[in-house]
Amino acid sequence: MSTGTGSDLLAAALQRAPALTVRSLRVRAVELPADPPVETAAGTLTTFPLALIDLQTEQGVTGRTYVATYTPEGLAGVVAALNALDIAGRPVATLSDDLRPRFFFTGTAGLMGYALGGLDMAAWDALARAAELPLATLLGGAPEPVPAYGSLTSRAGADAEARAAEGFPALKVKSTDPAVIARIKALGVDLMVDLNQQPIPDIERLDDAGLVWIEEPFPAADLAAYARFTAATATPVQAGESWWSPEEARRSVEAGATDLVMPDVARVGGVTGFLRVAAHGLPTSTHLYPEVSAHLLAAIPNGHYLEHLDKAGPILQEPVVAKDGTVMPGGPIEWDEAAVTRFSV
Ligand code: SMN
Ligand code: MG
Repeated sequence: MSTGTGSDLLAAALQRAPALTVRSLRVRAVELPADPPVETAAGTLTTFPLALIDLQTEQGVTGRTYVATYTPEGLAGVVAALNALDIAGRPVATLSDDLRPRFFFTGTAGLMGYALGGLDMAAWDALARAAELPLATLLGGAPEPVPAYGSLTSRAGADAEARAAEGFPALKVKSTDPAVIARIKALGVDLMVDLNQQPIPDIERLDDAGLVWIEEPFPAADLAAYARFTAATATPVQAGESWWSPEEARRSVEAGATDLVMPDVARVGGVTGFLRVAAHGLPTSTHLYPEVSAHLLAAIPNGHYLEHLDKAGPILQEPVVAKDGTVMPGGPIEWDEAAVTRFSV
């Protein structure tokens, strides 16, 4: 890390960013059906509770994003935390960094992390709109298509054929079943396997399965297990969606606990946090949030793969579309207000 911000890209983008100040925040809660349910190695998600954030600025521009909170309880907490923040008059560009010290005694892992990460994503959306630039361009890149993989929702791989037929050259399954792995690979696609922090006893055998990566093979905090496994296997180890901060990412990278990184943009501190993690230089992928992820991967020099798993499509005017295994960074988020009303909780 060569700058005070932890990322040259971030420092340069902050230089370019227009001066905006916060007027007010509008936060809404929706719960979308997960259709089909998302089967992970750590349980099945049947709905997507999302906090919708509209960050209104004194300059008239509104920044938008959503934050996925996994549970209705998480949604209630994130909405309440955002509504309790007194942020009128604050500069938009450094909003999340300026607020973080306020939470020194509680830390910002957990629901406050999602609240601040979401605020940061909305802030960067406002900055890009005010600059009249795609976010990828404001961050120093260009809106080119980025490589994407299809994230399967069925642990048995029942959706593998359909997703391969969409043109994805790589798929990800949250199963370590050898029969499932063999069946999907027989479709002629590359394959990632995600253990969602649920270790299996014979984990070494995955190294012979010809996988693109082995994701979250141990509980996220067990850096020693990650470091041992990363040193012992030829297959790249992937981690990052469980990190709550660039600081946690730094500890993993410095411990040699992973070969690849895939921070969750909302969880790791928004666009600001994501750029700080990417600055470590490891191949950097994204977790969920395809709308903003496409811009992030188009901006960083070490972008790897976008995860294509569409959660928010039903409430967006222009859901992300993947084409030939790529996603083109699109326009900023606009809500389909009728759908927002239909799914509001
Ligand atoms: C995942 C976890 C929770 C919801 C969706 C997806 C997963 C992934 O770990 O990487 O796709
Ligand atoms: Mg995962």
